[in-house]
Amino acid sequence: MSGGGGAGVLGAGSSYQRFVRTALEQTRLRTALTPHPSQEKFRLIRANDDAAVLDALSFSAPKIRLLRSLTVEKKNSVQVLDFAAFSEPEYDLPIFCANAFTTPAQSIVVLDLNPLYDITEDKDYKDKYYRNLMPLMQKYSELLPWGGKITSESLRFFSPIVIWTIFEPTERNHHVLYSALMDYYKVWLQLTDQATEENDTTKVVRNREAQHRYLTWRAEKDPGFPLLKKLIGESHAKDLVTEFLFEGVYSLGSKSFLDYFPEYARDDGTVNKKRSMIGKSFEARPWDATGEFIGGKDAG
Ligand code: BLA
Repeated sequence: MSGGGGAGVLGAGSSYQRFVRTALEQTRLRTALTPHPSQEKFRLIRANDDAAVLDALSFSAPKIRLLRSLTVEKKNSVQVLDFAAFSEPEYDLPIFCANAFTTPAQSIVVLDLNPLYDITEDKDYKDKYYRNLMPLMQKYSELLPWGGKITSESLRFFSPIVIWTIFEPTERNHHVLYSALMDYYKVWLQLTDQATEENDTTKVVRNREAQHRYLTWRAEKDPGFPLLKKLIGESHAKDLVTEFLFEGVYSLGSKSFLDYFPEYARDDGTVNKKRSMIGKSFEARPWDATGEFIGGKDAG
């Protein structure tokens, strides 16, 4: 492969579709997917630009509150994957998060099992889900190296196994990415299989609020929003974000963005539109091979 260029991007796009197809097949081998109510409204969503094709799918299943996927494909231009899975609040399962934004110049990727709880503070949660998964991260840490400085606030939603990377969209790199996507997703499915229902109401309430906080963050600060706005217009983009991608933001809790993230409050009480209040930091991977946080508070 000659590296970069249009061919790589075409290959990349079809590999995101292929990932979605295969991930859904893998899910169906283990559980019964039911179409999610949000699917009806967004299934046939069209871009203003005929060259861009959006594909939105959403399901639920036992233990799984929402499994949804959005791909955007514009030939020789952009390819987007946004695939996520959220458990019912009776489970404290991590959130499966696969995001990729590909242009002919580069691919920006976040792939993770986002923790429901802060893993630097909650050691039990970290041990429960991530201790055994560190080798998985190491398998990919050289091929998909840390992408450099990142919006500092994002770090609290990431786990020690996160793959945050920016690479040239070559066939080879996308082959590695595909393999990582499948590995991580299969791990999430396996954790879901093994998960036992929480009966303690206090803990269920806590899980629900943790998921709501995550949804609130992403619905407000998603880096993909400007592009979605360009593709389908501001009001459709807002609906897509709140009723499809981060569905639950209106129903799982009643706290507002500023209740969770008061540092974004402006003097007039509105939300600061800046993505980050702290700025970017973490030039290098801020966890060591055992998953210990080594980034420091103001590493940057
Ligand atoms: C860039 N997307 C980024 C960056 C991150 C993410 C970390 C780098 C810039 C930064 O540091 O903020 C992704 N950030 C995440 C994710 C979480 C997070 C997944 O906090 C989860 C907690 N990206 C998409 C989709 C689109 C997209 C669906 O996932 C478009 C529809 C676009 N992402 C996109 C673009 C950039 C980007 C255009 C580069 C421009 C920018 O940095 O704003």
